[in-house]
Amino acid sequence: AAAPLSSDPRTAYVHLFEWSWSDIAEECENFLGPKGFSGVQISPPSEHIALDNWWARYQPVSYQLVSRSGDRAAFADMVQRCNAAGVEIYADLVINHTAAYGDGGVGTAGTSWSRKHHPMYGPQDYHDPCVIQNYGDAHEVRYCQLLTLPDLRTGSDYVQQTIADYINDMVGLGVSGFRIDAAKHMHPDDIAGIMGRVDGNPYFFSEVIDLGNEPIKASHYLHLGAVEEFKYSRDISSRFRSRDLAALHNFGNHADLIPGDQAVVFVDNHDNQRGHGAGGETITYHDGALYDLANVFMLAWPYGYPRLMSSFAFDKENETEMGPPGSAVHGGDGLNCFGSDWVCEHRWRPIANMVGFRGAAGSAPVQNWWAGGRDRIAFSRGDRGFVVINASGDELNERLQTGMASGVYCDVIDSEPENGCSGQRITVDSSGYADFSVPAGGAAAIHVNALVDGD
Ligand code: ARE
Ligand code: CA
Repeated sequence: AAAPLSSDPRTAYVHLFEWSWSDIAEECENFLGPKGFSGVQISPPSEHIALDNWWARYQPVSYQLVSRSGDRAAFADMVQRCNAAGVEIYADLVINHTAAYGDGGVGTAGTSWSRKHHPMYGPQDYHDPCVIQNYGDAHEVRYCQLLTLPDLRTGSDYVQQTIADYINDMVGLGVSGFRIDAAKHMHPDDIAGIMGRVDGNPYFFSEVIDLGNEPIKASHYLHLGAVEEFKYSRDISSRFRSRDLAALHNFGNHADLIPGDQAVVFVDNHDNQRGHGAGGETITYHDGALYDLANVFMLAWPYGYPRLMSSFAFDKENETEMGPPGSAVHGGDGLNCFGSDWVCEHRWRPIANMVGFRGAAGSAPVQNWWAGGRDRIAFSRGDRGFVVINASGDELNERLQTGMASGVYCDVIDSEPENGCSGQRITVDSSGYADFSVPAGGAAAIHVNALVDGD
């Protein structure tokens, strides 16, 4: 079972969706470690069907660590280098099912496969065929096939041990945590049976899409560790889309949501950013500055363990199945972020620098809440940091109580505190007040680790 996060130094992690292992290793050393990120979620590392679509990764052919992202040696090198940079690796575990597409073929490590014939499994290791149609029927959701994917008999000792061996192989290489893909489709007792065979105490988080209207609830999985809170994604998107920020004053502190110390929270994920999984009005990088604001809020707000999305570019209408670009993120010409291929939302300055804010804020409570109409808010985290979010169409000019010690602080939304703070500086006076000018659709943030000049 996972350790509670409340006392951990974990700040935020990033899903480097479809990045290669060598790119991730470089990113840990060059950017994520120095910026205070605590982890990376990687795409499923096991052998998968040979198909260019991104979702090929979710159709395992064997548990060899040979995938589109790299081979076993590259995987081991990444884990070791990220750990050395203080960044944990969380692997996406696809264990509810094995490959289906085309009924057979050759996987990315050269393994020949057909339905219900995996190197470790035969027909006896799968549930009887039926395909999930009714999410209102918990038994069907767990014992029938998700999207026709052959459904493993996860209650059996043999299947549990085989999956645990795969997990233990990665734990042995230094992997710190695991996303349990399609956890809803496995009985919690089956997952507990697998975890009981796992070495050490990795951080587990389950994907259980619970928007409140099905019999299987996120809360049924909390004894196994953390759970991805999809209501958070839905609600943060709807609040920011409707510019209803004033209603966020109690965000997450709601009986409907799972406890913050067990919730993985996110604005968008790799599914709902492209219309897969649940969701409708999800805010994504396609929304530009609004996406920055939603992420700034998430990182400033003390609920859950935030996961940032880092995408490759795709056309919302025509390219939702398309796989990743062939180019490396760290290519011969330097960094291929922000261009047409790799979006690198986690490097957008407002988002990246708010990870440092979260680290500085620690467990300090929300104080000095201010709302100027529906679409402009500000709050402090004790005396550790202060953030202003302006979702209105007008510049904000306000004198606000920051709760912070007097001094000159760097506005980390506007510039890099490490590089001499070339942008806006905020002066907090001896009574904690400061003047803020924040552009329409912008934000400002100061924190104790971005002090330019103390008193
Ligand atoms: C692909 C094709 C299918 C084909 C299948 C088999 O798209 O047409 O039948 O292959 O060949 C991803 C993609 C899928 C893809 C799959 C396998 O999204 O399109 O199928 O990979 O390659 C449910 C699950 C939830 C799941 C979402 C997508 O509960 O677990 O569907 N999310 C995870 C991953 C996905 C991944 C898988 C699981 C499979 O994050 O990336 O699929 O490993 C309601 C319910 C939700 C339900 C949702 C959508 O909201 O509450 O539980 O989510 O509807 O049906
Ligand atoms: Ca199942």
